[in-house]
Amino acid sequence: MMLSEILQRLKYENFYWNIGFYGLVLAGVTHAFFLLLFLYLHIPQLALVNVVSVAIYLYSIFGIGLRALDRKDDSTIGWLVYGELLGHGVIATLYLGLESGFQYYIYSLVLIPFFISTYSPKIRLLRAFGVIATALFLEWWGYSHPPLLALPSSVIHNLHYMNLALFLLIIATISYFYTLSGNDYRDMLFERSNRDYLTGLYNRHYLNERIKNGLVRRGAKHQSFAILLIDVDYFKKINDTYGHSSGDKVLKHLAEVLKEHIGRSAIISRWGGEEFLVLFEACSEDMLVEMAEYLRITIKQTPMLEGKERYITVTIGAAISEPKEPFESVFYRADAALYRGKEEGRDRVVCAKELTL
Ligand code: GH3
Ligand code: MG
Ligand code: MG
Repeated sequence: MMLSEILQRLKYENFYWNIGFYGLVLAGVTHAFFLLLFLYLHIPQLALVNVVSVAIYLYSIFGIGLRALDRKDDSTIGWLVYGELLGHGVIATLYLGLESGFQYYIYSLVLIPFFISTYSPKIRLLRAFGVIATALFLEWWGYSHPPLLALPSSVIHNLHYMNLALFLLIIATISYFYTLSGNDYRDMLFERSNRDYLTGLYNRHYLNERIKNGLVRRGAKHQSFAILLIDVDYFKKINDTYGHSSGDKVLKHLAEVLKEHIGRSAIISRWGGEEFLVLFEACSEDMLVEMAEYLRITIKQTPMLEGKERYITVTIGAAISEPKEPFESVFYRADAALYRGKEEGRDRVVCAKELTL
């Protein structure tokens, strides 16, 4: 019942909490295995320690797990896990010696505090130093004292292999998931900062970055390029007549039409309100105007409000870069061409070449 509730909740939680919970489950299962192992080896003291360990993980999951999820506060669970790993590592090492490899689990605690979101940097460092101090103490103790229990060396060696493998697996898993969550986060930030929320097209920021980093592809600096500046005619009227949300739908639909009819090599962006900028790699003037005319007519013939016969027209300003001409200058010419198109009555393509600026 409780477990299904937690699993249900985790579906809506982010990567961090999912990894955290599955980590707790795994740790609990591992200690249940240790418990059986120590019973099998007839070491009741260590079996008892693992009863406590399993209890700590059960309490972390079922006792305070949901509350931690609700409050987005993992600090109590974090301290419990820290105490458990330190305590178990120290006691098992005192009993079985450094040769058994139980101290390795303590080493993983150098990493873990840095992943727990609610800790302050000071607490993270303190916890990391606590681990270092404990590890050094165990090294000193292990080399200067015999283990409290003497097991056959073959058993100790097998324990060592098992613990080393498990420890390395823990480190690899933590690192793997951490980089994975970092990638997701980076991708999300990239999408948020480079795409327009309404249409999903690239925004002005993205285009500026691409331009700054050398147009249009792979460092080819003074490569020539072409711009289409597409502006919806009388868009204000659409907002005034059908409402702002219908205006939004028209913009979304227009973005879809552009995506559908413009090749992948071009960058389509929403430059501002109802203005779109398409950046092409080098092409001839004829090709550019032909493309612009094709778009103008396609847009004109596509009903823009779902279920309604509502059409829009656009005016397009086109410009091709001269050798070594900066983007701003080409944009200025495309904008002037667009302005001329509006003046001349809209619903047309004007190429900057035809203008005397
Ligand atoms: P013109 O033919 O001269 O281009 O006329 P226009 O009405 O299209 O041009 P104007 O620049 O006067 O108006 C643009 C309008 O676009 C004004 C603004 O309210 C609207 N607009 C800008 N961004 C959005 C948006 O995200 N959603 C909606 N619905 N409207 C927007
Ligand atoms: Mg307009
Ligand atoms: Mg405009």
